[in-house]
Amino acid sequence: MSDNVLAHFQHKFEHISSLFDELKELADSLPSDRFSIVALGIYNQGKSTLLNQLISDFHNSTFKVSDIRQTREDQVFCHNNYLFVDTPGLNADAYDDAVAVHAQQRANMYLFVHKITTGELNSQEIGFLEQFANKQGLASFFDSTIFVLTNIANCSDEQTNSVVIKVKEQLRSHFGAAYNYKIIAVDSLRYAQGNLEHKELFIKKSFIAELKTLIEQTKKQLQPQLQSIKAEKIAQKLQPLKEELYSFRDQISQEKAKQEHLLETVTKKFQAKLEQYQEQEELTYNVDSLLDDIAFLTDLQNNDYDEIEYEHQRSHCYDICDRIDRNEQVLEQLRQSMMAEFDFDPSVDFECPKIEILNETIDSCEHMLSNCEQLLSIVSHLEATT
Ligand SMILES: Nc1nc2c(ncn2[C@@H]2O[C@H](COP(=O)(O)OP(=O)(O)O)[C@@H](O)[C@H]2O)c(=O)[nH]1
Ligand SMILES: [Mg+2]
Repeated sequence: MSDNVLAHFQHKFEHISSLFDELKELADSLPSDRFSIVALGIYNQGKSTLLNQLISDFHNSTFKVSDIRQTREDQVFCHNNYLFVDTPGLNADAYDDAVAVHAQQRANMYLFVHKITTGELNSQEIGFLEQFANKQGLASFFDSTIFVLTNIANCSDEQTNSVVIKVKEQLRSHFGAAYNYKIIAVDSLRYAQGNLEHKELFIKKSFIAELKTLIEQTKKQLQPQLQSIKAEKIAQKLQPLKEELYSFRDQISQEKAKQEHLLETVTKKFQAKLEQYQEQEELTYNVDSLLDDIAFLTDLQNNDYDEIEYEHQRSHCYDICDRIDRNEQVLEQLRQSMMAEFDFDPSVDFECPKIEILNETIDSCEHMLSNCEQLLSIVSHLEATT
């Protein structure tokens, strides 16, 4: 496999690993995910003031409070693992509606805020509720919505009770009696004042503590539903990842098989060439040992042998020298061809680089395959548990 192909596979594997990390992060966040609470309602109903009380900001400096319309965009604040979202008033303009709808998409719970001093819900509020509730599904919407009637400090208890009852009737007549509408009447300013001036009775009569309890209860009831929403999110990510992993595993196993086959062929060829070289080397060495004969010839010359015998020995020696030359040439040719084909010099090297590279590539493939198997087993585990 060329470096390019290997790099391609490694790149691909990194991509899959990062998908996997995303998935793990999502899975790990399951139990601790932030719970978002979105305040909905017409502007000037007390949404921002109420959210400030829920985060114990009695000076109302976090969520902007005003008699004129202030909020143009969602304002988000995190407190005790809750994500509080303030939305612009529903009736301001189409832009605001769009923002409010956007907030709905990331809401776990809604506080529909209505000022009790204006009496029951008006037709605009009912219209918005219809739009929201139908979009999410009535049951799910009303399970996750608390109707908060604010400003009770400016009403008598009788008035308050009567509006609470009226609002419940309104909801029943518009959306049916099947849902358990959660309605609570509170006063945010009374709660703030009670806290700032340490007046227990104000705090008590603000009913913010009751609202907090109701929020906790509602959250608990929503928990199984939230888990299943998250499980769905995970499942959506799992499927494509699994497909990628399987396809990658197939590709890389094919590549590995290809490389193994190549290794076998190259090794065979290399071994054959190396044997040939070694045989030739031995031959050259053997002929080399005949050089002793030349020493013998020198002796002949010195010892004054007869001329015929001397000539005979001399030509024999030339033959030997020729053979040595020829053998050395053949040996060198073999060496050159091994260098060219395998980048291997048999006179100095021990390992064949080409075979080494193939072995390394096969190791890399194996490594990626085993990582891939591990990811797949975690993915299957996640799939089984969500
Ligand atoms: N007395 C009283 N006034 C409130 C209460 N909630 C809000 N307000 C006042 O109503 C006005 C609008 O409140 P705000 O929170 O800005 O409403 P939003 O437009 O719905 O966010 C401000 O003047 C607040 O002080 C409440 O519970 N009691
Ligand atoms: Mg506001």
